[in-house]
Amino acid sequence: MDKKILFLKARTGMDDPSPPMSFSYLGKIAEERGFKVLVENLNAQYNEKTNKDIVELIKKEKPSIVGVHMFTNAARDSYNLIKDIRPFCSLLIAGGPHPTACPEEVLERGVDIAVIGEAEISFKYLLDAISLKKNLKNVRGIAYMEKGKFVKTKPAEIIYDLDKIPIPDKDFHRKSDYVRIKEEINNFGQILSTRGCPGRCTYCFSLFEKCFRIVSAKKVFEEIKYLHDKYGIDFINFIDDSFTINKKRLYELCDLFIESKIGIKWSCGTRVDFLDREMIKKMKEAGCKMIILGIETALPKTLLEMNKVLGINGITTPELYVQRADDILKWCEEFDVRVGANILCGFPWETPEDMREMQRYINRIKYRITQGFYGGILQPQPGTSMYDRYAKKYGFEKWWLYKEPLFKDDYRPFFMTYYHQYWDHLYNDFFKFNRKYFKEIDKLYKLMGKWNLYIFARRRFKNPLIAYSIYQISFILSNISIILFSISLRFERMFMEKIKKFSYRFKFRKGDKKLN
Ligand code: B12
Ligand code: SF4
Repeated sequence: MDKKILFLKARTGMDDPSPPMSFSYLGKIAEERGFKVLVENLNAQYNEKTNKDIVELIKKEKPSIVGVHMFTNAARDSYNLIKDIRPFCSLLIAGGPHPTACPEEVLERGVDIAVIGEAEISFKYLLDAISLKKNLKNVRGIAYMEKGKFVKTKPAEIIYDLDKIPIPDKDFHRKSDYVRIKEEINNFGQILSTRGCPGRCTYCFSLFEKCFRIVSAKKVFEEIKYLHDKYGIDFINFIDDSFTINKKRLYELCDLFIESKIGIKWSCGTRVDFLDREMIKKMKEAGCKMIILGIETALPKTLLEMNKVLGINGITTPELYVQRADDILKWCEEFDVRVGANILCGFPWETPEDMREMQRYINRIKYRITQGFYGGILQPQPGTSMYDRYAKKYGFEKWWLYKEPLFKDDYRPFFMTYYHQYWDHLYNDFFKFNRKYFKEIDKLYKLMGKWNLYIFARRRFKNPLIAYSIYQISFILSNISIILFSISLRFERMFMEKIKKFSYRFKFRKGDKKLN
């Protein structure tokens, strides 16, 4: 049989705007080992293929290995895909956060080998072992069944020198799955420039371990140049957990941006305690357009229980944490760097009054939020301390296997597109909250959504009067959408789908051209 690997991601109803980095990294490794690499991300925003199409593809291409990427959220959909393709696959492997957290479950569902954790090294050895028909027991970082028994090998090697990993190859991904209008090519501009996080947040799943590592500034810049020269990318999105942790590397990278005069703009996300005024100033000079700040909450108890207050850079109390977040917003305003804030709620100790407190907080900081609020209600991921502490107590063990998705097809009501993006999270009732609590979260997210509508209109339309009118109209339409949706999704769709499609015209700035 030919050496051929097909990488797959199941459709989840929650689209990927950008190609999965894992296939770019692993595809390159497979290619170096003589494999032909095929990628089908059914979850890509413009990929309309179905599981049936994948079965046909497998029958036609006859890959020697099929590799599935899985988030926990995608577990059910991935298992459905696996069920459909299993009879036609000679070897099925799976990797990503879910097989890392639950390898045994993945094997029970028809996968031959689960790859656990950071995979570049283990994948290389795994491919060699498969090609040479060697015993798998010496390959670190995997799990498989042997004579009906679950076997888990030693943990994968941590890659300390990230510069040794080849630059991820984006050519494995079909452009038309992610790019319809010219500007969307920047969806190919994601870079992972660090791995691991020194944080210990109790809700966070850490696949790259707590061991924080960096790609050198020089190597990161090589990757930027490659994306720029090859795809014409002029906006880089650093998807690191906390981009600014290593100040020295940050400054080196900023200097490279400044010296190169390449004119590329970029964005990143980071923690509150790894950012100061001087850094923001430097980042701005280097072309940083936007920072997404992991504020998460302003509630002292939640901050402490989350483990956000680690005493880093003098932030020793929740009050100092909130103060630092305020300062950062002020500095971003000073240097004209757009800023977005992540807000997370849904912790078992929180009360309706806490959510009212959060509403006051959002009302206070919103004037400095220029990119948008992002959020969600906690969904305890396996392998996190929130899951370990509470799953049994509240009876939500293995929720990903039985929780029905709220939306069975890809259509989301208009109000969820811009205004109330996390509306479906109101059904994340893991901790048996009373409805009053959710009512207050609903209000909180509407407050955030209203502000998001406002800044969206302000950014798209220069004329303040037009911007204000568009904001008001979209707010009214969102509320109409909510009313129609309360009758039925079909009803909402009948009236709002056209408006929703029309609104996409304004998603990008004027002058963007259609590619096809
Ligand atoms: C970018 C990102 C996204 C993007 C994804 C875009 C895309 N095209 O993939 C978007 C914004 C869409 C997204 C959404 C969500 N995300 Co997200 N996301 C990330 C982030 C920040 C980076 C992912 C990444 O590219 N990493 C770099 C690559 C190289 O790592 P990787 O994918 O894990 O792959 C490595 C290994 O896992 C392995 N591997 C992966 N796949 C495969 C397949 C095979 C066959 C093999 C052998 C190996 C293998 O090899 C790779 C190299 O070592 C991570 C945090 C992080 N640090 O990873 C969170 C993270 C993956 N997201 C997370 C979550 C919870 C979500 C959401 C559920 C959030 C929400 N509530 O809405 C949604 C779920 C979406 C869905 N459809 O189900 C969690 C996942 C936890 C879990 N157990 O699943 C993470 C880990 C964040 C966290 N710390 O908690 N996310
Ligand atoms: S700072 Fe972010 S990446 Fe680091 S542990 Fe906390 S949530 Fe996870």
